[in-house]
Amino acid sequence: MKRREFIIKAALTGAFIAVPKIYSSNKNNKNIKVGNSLRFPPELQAGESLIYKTVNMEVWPGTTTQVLALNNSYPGPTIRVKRGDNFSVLFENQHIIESTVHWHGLLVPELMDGQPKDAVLPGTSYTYSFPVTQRAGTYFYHSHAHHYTAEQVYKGHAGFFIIEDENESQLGLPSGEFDIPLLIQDRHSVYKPQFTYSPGNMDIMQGYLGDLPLINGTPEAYFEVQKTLYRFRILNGSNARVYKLALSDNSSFWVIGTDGGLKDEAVEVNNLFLSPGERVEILYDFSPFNLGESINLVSQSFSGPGSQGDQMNLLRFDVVGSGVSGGNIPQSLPAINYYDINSSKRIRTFTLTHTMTSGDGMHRINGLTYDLGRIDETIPFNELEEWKFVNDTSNLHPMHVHGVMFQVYARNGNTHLSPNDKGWKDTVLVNPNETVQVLVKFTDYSGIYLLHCHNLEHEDDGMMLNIKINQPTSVKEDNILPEKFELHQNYPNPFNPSTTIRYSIPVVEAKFESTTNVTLKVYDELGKEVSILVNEVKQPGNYEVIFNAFNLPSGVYYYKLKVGSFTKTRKMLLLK
Ligand SMILES: [Cu+2]
Repeated sequence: MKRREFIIKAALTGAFIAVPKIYSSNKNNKNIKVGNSLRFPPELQAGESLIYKTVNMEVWPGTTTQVLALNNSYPGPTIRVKRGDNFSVLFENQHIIESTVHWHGLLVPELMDGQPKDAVLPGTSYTYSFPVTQRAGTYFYHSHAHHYTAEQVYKGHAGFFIIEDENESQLGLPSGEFDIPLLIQDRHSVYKPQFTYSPGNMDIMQGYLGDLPLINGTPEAYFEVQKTLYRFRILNGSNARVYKLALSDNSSFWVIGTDGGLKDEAVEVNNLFLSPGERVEILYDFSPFNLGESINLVSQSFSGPGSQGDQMNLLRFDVVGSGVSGGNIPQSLPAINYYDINSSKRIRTFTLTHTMTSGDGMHRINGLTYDLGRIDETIPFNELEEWKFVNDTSNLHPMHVHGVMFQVYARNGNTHLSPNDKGWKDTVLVNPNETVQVLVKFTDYSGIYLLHCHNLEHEDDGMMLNIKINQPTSVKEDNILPEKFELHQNYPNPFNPSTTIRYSIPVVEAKFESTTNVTLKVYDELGKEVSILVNEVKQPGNYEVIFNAFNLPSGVYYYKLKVGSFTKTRKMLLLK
């Protein structure tokens, strides 16, 4: 059935959500639209701070809402960076309660991760600074304040963090005004126009589920589109609500990205589940529509506890012009190296429980509630592990891990994954009575990170663990032998296609013979050896070698120098 026929049929049978009228029925003023034009937060400019405080904003027309704004904006300013940049921002907490900025999905050093233990106290500030080394994609930031995450996010502390790179911009995807970030949140109509945060016991159990969707902070939002292909970067920034995203005529769209950037193929679907903390990137083509027609982005109903799973209209698209984005549905996307479960070194199981099983009304992981000062899991650096999330509850738990991008392996043993499960992930929805297996390898930073449920009521209720990533062996040996042999940062970095690596073998070192076997090898992001640059007995001295990566794909690479039994490793970035 063609789409047009489908709409007519749906309208006749009433079997589907009616296509809304663009214009109000007011006969004297036919050009007044129903709803509010989709808002876009400003972009954070280089050198600008993030100032966090309570302000009154017009969320619903003609009224004011007290929000926790960043730079007087709700949602917070959109941050847009290039892969390879060094990102730095001063966060000024002018709110009366402690806060943090957690960079969700970003691989950053422990002290830049904005964890509850690293609170920025009221009236103080903190500079977050880190290199942006990971894949282009749609990430975000939000408060991670101890016991106040849910309230602060609900009241406004969240925004987009978008990483771009040359690779992606060469793929011919819709860009500029056809590349649209959509933050989906839900608020309570009973408190309108305030963002009152007042969860009862049932809300702690199920999450603080609102009945009014806001898109980029816009209630009853509409967005005027051209008859062309668009890219939408959809972020579920709700405290607890899971959406079953679809178009109101059930037409199909293309999934091209997950939490950690582009997938390795575009996959056509009619709907998908998106849980709090998750992102998905889709392409949708408005060219079959006529000017003046509308279509809604909706959340279809599904069965869940409380109002979880209720049908919702999220955003109305009004087709108003015949502009052309020039974007295409890509025939091929860059490859993703999938982990092999047979290479997993060990299995860790995380069992999720709540009051029915633990008896005290707390949400728990492996029987534990969050303790800021306790280390719950110690995890070796750069070793592949299989993690099992076992949901022993009747609720939905989007499980999020800091400091890593992982891959989903199976749901209840089924390795046939939905398109938004397959790809790089930092958050995975674990449905009631489901076991989800994921493959995890920490390759970027050691230190303390978090594993928690991204239902923010559950998280504040204690459904969170501290995980400690051990230092890589080479760093330990660096500590034993400071300044004795050197592996310099490659130059240039990022590079394409070649770069120079310099190293030095110490002149006098009791632990070495006067000549020492030296190897210098390059590994890819997954730890696979891609090049041997040096493998010979060398005299003490200074050396340099050119690494040519003309036959390798863009990405993070590690180069490891081994002198005798000691190693040093550095990271470099190939950007093609
Ligand atoms: Cu949960």
